[in-house]
Amino acid sequence: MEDRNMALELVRVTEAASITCARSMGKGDAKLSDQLAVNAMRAAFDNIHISGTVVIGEGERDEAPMLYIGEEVGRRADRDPEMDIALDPLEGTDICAYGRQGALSVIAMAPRGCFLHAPDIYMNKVAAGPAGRGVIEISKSPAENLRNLAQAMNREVEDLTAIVLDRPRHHDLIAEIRGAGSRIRLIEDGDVDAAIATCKEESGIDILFGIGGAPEGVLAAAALQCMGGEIQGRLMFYKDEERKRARKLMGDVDLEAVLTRDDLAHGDILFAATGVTGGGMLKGVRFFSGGCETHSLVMRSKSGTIRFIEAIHDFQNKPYYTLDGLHQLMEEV
Ligand code: VTB
Repeated sequence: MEDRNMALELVRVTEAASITCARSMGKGDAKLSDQLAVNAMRAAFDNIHISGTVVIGEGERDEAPMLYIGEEVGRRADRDPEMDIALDPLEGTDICAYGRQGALSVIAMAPRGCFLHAPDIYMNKVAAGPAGRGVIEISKSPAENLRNLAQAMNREVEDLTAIVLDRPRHHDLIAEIRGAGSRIRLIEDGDVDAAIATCKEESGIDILFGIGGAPEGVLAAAALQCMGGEIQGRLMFYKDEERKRARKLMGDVDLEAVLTRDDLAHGDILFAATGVTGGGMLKGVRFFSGGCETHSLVMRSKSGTIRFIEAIHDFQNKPYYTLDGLHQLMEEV
């Protein structure tokens, strides 16, 4: 395979999805926001020089018309490399619909077989920045993980900030973190942005705990591979049907096993994300007369390069981003 950084191509795809759905920020219509992102991302993929297969996507073929698991994407010319794709056109649909913090458009790409084929069920996760590598473990209690991370970072447990999805299912988890003495940031959605934030000191976030989506766990792991962070997960099964779905996608493996960062995502990973509403890492889309500005994160695990890309888009050259373009896209939705 030609060794070039295709993450720089991928960012055009996340930019397209972000700009498009950012127009719907605050409209209170999560479905519309998601559809706009999906349609824009699907269209932008056709220009990418890969033979891609979606392994983490919008759902299974019968439930998602576009970007479903197994869908082939990219230009798919003869010499285009075969890549697996994990994506979320709009991670945090409610965040966008209500104009809150942390919505992203995300794509990770790696050679065949490098991403866990996680079903759309829940996963218990713990994630931290590089200091947590080999230190945090999902099989340990939150209090123990906080103690060990504090020691590794040469900090007090009281000075650590944990980030947790604000859900009733996290009642005991939150009580335990409070009991241990750490600070907590409760978020309504968006644990991919939250996991990434653990790798950036300025975010003030040190560790992520709790149960969120399994596909989001794979996307977070792809990002943390590029940033040297740590993540472990364990699939959560609440219904029999979820176990069946996991079997179908993951084959004959121990479904209860601890999933390490490498189990979730490994190999030469390319990662691109563009902020929609702005959050721990990225600014949101800002529209101005005749154009807009986007803020993206582009990374590659092989080189460890982390690029932040601020792009100015001129709508004169990109008419599909204008309001007219949006109305046309909305008719297709
Ligand atoms: C998780 C989290 C996402 O939704 O999937 C969460 O990873 C699902 O939890 O970031 P609930 O079913 O309790 O909402 C998000 O917060 C948004 O997609």
